[in-house]
Amino acid sequence: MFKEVEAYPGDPILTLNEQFGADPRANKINLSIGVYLDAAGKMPAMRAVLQAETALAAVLGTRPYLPMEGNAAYRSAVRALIFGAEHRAVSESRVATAQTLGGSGALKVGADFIAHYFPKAKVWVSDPTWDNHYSIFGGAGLTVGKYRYYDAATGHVDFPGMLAALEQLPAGDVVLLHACCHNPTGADLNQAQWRELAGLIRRRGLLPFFDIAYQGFGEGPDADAFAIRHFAEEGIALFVASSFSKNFSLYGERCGSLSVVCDDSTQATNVLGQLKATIRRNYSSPPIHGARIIARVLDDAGLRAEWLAELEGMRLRVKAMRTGLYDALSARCPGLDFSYLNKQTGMFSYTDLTAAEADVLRQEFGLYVLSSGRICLAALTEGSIAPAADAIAQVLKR
Ligand code: PLP
Ligand code: TYF
Repeated sequence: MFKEVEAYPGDPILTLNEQFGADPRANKINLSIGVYLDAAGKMPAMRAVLQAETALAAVLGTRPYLPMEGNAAYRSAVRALIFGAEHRAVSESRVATAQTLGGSGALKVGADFIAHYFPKAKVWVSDPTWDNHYSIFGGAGLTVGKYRYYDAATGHVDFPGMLAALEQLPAGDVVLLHACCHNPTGADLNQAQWRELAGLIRRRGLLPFFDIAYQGFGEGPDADAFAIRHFAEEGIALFVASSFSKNFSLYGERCGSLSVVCDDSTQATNVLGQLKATIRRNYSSPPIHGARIIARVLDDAGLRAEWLAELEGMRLRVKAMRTGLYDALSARCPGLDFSYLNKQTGMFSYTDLTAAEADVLRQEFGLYVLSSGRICLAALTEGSIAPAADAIAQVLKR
């Protein structure tokens, strides 16, 4: 029956992560998968999350189905976190928001919606991007192309190249944008560049689809949402897929949201209805637990303040790991320029390491980095900076 089914080669990131788990070496270091670890190298359980969970456990009763669009308190808290509670689009009831299964689920629901209503639209992603963007949008039946983005020579965005590429696109095409903390490069637009891009998108009639999976890890939760808020302020219709996996350290709870900013509240009602229909034919309704925790934290002033403080601590810890690795590599390799590490933001940096060098780092030194050269700085610790820098320096000097 299934002899035509070919073997799944596996996801490159998740396969590497599994290989790391099976690696018996005690001194192994995993900078491959995008997760935040604390100073002890452990995935944190955030204090505000534990407190909310304890409070909820005391009152936990039955476990009904959520509506297709998810938990109402969660949906409005998430919307306010992304757009700001005072945003015009929110107060004018123009934002349709659904709870989703993580950021991935938000991308998938959005992709299905686009494939249904705009089947001729092509989706354009940055070169490079998170590989799963190709799988999710392509898997929904859409054609995915890439636009010029990262300039390896500068370790930063080739902004003129990006504008020139987007200028060529026909009206109605979808442009996937990382709102902050670009995965995999760590190279983000600045606010002046976002403003300029908004002008182009509006003039060309393109449809922006923001992916915000690291809100709080760039410059802080409000600054990281600047582009989304600005585009919406400019009257541009747009999609936002958000994730709480990293900023609440709730990876396995699969908490995310999809928001669609519409021209008016009638459109928003209809769009929400069609998002519900999309969800119904995929998985009917999302799970209860994580959304309940997040809504509780965001709606309680004390818990919210505690969460924001802890998130800020996480953001600063990653920045310290960047500087630490920069210092360690610069000391070991005088003459080589690692300043890109300090210029890039978020959990990742794009090193110049080649796929062959990544193999050597893994095989000889037990240091796991992606074959693209992406490293996850959020997984470094005070203790792993020196051995990681030693390994990288030795490979670079060969
Ligand atoms: N988008 C980007 C750019 C990501 O890096 C990730 C996760 O790594 C996601 C979306 C998916 O997030 P989630 O784990 O919540 O599905
Ligand atoms: O490291 C990355 O870029 C991601 C991490 O269900 C990831 O691919 C892993 C599992 C998952 C979603 C994202």
